Amino acid sequence: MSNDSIYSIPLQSVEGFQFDHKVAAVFPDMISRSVPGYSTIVAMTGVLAERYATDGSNLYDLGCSLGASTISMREKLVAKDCKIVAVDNSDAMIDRCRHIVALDDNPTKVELIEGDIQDISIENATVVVLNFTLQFLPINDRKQLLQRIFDGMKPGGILVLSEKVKFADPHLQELNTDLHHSFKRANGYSDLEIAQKRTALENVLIPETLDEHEARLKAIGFKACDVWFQCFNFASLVAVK
Ligand code: GEK
Repeated sequence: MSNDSIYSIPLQSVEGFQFDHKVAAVFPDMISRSVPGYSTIVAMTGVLAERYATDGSNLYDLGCSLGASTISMREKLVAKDCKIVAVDNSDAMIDRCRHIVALDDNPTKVELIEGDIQDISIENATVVVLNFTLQFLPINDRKQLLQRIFDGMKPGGILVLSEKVKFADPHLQELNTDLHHSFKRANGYSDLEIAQKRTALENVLIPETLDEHEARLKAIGFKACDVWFQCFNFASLVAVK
């Protein structure tokens, strides 16, 4: 696995973050050193899929990157005749994901789609995973996508929504931002890398508060919804149809 050193050298100007070939090549290292709890969330997504997937249903991994959640769900699934649909609009990610999925000899069918998650149809779904993906959509587009997901889910199915979140309280916002930066420093990122990455993600990754997420999910019709994991400003919710 290659190490992420993309922002280690001072850049004249920091461009907006893109999921290109450079990022795809170091992605597992980048995300595990940047997102507290990432490996736990991915592993528990498999545990949730084991519980909620039913025979003959579809599971979705939206914004799949290299397919970590897809592989985790595939490993844990007990329901029969399921299909996992994994979608990403980065060709660099999907190319590598295809390779990783092909090396995994689990028999559950995986359909890989290179495309925008806003354009694909969701149907017969028991488990839908948005693992750190919704945060990259313009805020005004989020409700429509979540509504389409809800409409394509079977009653009793779940949405697993993991996001970087912000805090309405300024003290908590500052505390959690500082703790996240300490986490990154402890994982070997320099202050320069942290600062340049932060600039690159500005206007690209737009966090909302947990209250905003929960209110929108309830308004769409999810009957139960709660945070099942949180570490600093990274959280994962489960919402039941
Ligand atoms: C994981 N879930 O390892 N349509 C399709 N894909 C998109 C879109 C879109 N509109 N917007 C962003 N993406 C993964 C990690 S990373 C999170 C997800 C991160 C894709 C984008 O190309 C990238 O691969 C992914 O969403 C977000 O569990 O890097 O913080």
